[in-house]
Amino acid sequence: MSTPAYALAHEAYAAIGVDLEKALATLAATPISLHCWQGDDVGGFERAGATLEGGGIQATGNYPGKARTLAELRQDLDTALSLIPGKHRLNLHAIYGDFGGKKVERNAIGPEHFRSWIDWAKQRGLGLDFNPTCFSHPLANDGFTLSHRDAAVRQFWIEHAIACRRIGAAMGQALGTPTVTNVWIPDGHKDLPADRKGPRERLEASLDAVFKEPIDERIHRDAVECKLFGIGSESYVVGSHEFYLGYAATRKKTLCLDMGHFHPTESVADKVSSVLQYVPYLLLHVSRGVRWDSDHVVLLDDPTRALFEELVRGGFLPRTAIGLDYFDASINRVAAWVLGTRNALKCLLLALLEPSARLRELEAAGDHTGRLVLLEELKTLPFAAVWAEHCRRQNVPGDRAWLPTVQKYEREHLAQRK
Ligand code: RNT
Ligand code: ZN
Repeated sequence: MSTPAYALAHEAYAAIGVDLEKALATLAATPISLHCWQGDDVGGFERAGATLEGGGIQATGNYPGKARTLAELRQDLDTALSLIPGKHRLNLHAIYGDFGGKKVERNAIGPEHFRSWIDWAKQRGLGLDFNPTCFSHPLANDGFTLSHRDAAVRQFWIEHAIACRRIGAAMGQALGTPTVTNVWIPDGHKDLPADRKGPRERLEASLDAVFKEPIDERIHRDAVECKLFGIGSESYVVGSHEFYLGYAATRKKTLCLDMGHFHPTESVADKVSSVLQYVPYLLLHVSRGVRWDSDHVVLLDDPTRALFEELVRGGFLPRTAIGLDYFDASINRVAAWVLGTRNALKCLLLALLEPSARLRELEAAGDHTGRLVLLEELKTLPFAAVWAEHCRRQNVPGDRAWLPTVQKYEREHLAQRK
């Protein structure tokens, strides 16, 4: 039974021409890909106790209770997923394979190392996404991988990325929903390079080698992720925005836009309708950079709202894969997953609750005053009642009710991990 608050919200939104039921149906049908790496600060399971090393990104904080094993990570994910409304996806990195305690070189990994993840996802009705791990490795420690000047090092990473595409395809095939395999590399220079061109030429050739084998788009998509700068690559990143935009447009690949990878005043939302004019498909890494690409937990904030508004206004949801990318090690990691995912969903719901036809009419009529007033007044409509109804229908706790579950889980499980 819907609540009286929802009935009132229904009236309020109907009065401005918004169909709540339609919005909730779209919300329920839109998956968010949860990033496995929030659970253990991008450590992975190649070696016990491994931590994120080198390579353009950094996790900060030492909150107790990070997942140390596959079983712990899965248990944490199950807890998080039980507090997030809807059916979602899991985004895995290559270092999270089920290696059974054995050392498997990155260019020798195969679908067999992800069989238990595929079974896990199938049991839960989740899709999987995937990523080569081109960092935390001796052959990545000098800051170059697919664009390395040494052909043997490049070849190693090409083989790793090819292995990852095959794993991604096996996941998509087994689960009946296409896996997006996203290539991000840390390559770049801390200080001013003398040659910006050579590494980019080598990266282009390496990517072409990686993507040589055609894979059916119904089971798998290739994405490439650009970046402005990274930790230790402040002066030059080989895979810049212009580089990958050109690459994705000419090779018909999925472009990944990470909200932390641009100048702080750039709007990622504004890029959506531009890049989708030229690339077939978009992958989003919904994140929050604070002063640098700091990967803070996603908020219900203006940049995230604007991003989802663009997806809805442009009718781009069918051409966009939505993933999260942050790794905060300074707070409860399960809460970080739940809060960030719920916030992304709230931003999507807010966008779905816009009276888009009315706004466009005002704009077409040149009534920019009316457009601004309506946009502002939308902010105080009873959105909370609609969100609460969504949580109720999806059988998960509403706001203020999920955190106690995480706190109990922390006491009973996370706090025992010493
Ligand atoms: C790094 C990229 C990349 C990573 C993950 C772990 O700057 O954002 O997406 O965060 O692959
Ligand atoms: Zn990212």
